[in-house]
This record gives sequence, structure tokens and C-alpha cells, in this order.
Amino acid sequence: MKLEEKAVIFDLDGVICFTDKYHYQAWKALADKLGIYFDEKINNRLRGVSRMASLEIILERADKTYTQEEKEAFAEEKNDNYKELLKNMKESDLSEEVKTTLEELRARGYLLAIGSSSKNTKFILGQLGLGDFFDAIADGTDITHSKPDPEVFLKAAEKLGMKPEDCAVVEDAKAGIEAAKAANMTALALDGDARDCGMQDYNLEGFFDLLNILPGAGE
Ligand code: B16
Ligand code: MG
Repeated sequence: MKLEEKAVIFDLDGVICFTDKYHYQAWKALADKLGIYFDEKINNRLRGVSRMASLEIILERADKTYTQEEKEAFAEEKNDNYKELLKNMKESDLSEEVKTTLEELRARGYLLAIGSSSKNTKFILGQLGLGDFFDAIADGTDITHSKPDPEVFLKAAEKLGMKPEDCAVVEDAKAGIEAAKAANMTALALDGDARDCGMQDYNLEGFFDLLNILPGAGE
């Protein structure tokens, strides 16, 4: 398959980098404190889902209900803990495969953007040495509706000045593939439940496979 798209929008967590273990540690600390069962399988359901929606998934197993104020305090506590853990991320956490593929796509003339649910996107990109790399960033701070709503990808396309149909999206989560299709974009599944959801246009063999299907933005 060869695509004719002119721009590529990347999900962040699970595509450019891997923060799952930090999300897991921070949510686990909160769940343990509240006496709620939480494991890595439940953590998988949080991929691509917003912070408050993630909390609601964890609270499904709580034996009491919490007020909105309490929930916001829980989310803030988790995020403070998570941000401390993110300080461990460094430039060497960006894989050579991701780095060289991104550089080659840029050399081939593609516009490159991030479309992430995370409100910590800019901090994470900075830690990875990608603070100034992307042509546009749309993240959790730009949107009111999280994936599977298409808002974050439509916002990224708008910031790039591109039509949705000229954008391909790279995602690891089902919610992200659904969002890409709802945005009328080409959905490329990299991993995880994105590959199992049946809504994607193409399964990537790995990040480098982008170079096989994206021959050049002007071609
Ligand atoms: P934050 P993505 C998502 O990022 C994560 O996959 C998801 O697990 C997390 O809950 C969400 O960001 C919000 O993150 O708490 O940092 O705002 O996959 O859309 O890049
Ligand atoms: Mg993701």
C-alpha cells in the first residue's frame, strides 16, 4: 500500500514514547490508597483515554461513590505523582527507529504533528528532546472532548493548515483509531488494541514501516 497523504499526526503515548509504566505506577498508588483493585490489564483500558475518564474506569471497582470535588483531588494527586515520574524520561528514551523515521519523513516533505489526549504532552516532548520538532501539537489542553472524539486530530489538522483527508494518523489505542476515522483521516494501527479493533486502514509492521507506505508528500 502507498498513501497519498501530505501530513502525519502521531499519537504520543504508545507511539512516540512509552509512559504506560509511569501512568500505571501513579494510578496504582492512588488505587492502593483507596483500597481499589487495579492491575496492568485494567491499565490497558486507560490507553488514549483522558485523565478523568481513566479515573472513572478505576472507580468502577470502588465500593463507595465520590463527589466531583474528591475525584478532581484524586486526579490531581495522580498527576503530581505521574509528573514526578516523568522527570526520569530522557532523550535516550526516544528510540533510534522513531528518531530516524521522523527525520526521513520530514526530508520527504511531510508535515508532522502530535495529536495526544495528554495534558503533559509538551513536558514529555521536552524530556525526549523533541520540544521544537513537530510542525503542530494538539493535546489535552486544546480540547473539550477526548478520543474517541475526533476533536484532537481535527485540531492538529487545523494547526497544520491541512484538510483532514490529507492526514494519516498513527495510533496504538482503539479510542485513537475510532477518533481518526471519525475525523475522516487514514488510520494506521501500530500496536496494542489498535490492531485488534478492526476499524484501522492499515496495520504497521513497526514504526519504520511508515517509510514503506509514505513515499513522499509531493508524489
Ligand atoms: P494526562 P495519548 C493519553 O495519551 C494516554 O494514553 C492515556 O493513558 C492518558 O490517560 C491520557 O493521555 C491523558 O494523559 O493525564 O497526561 O493528561 O495516548 O493520547 O498520547
Ligand atoms: Mg496512545
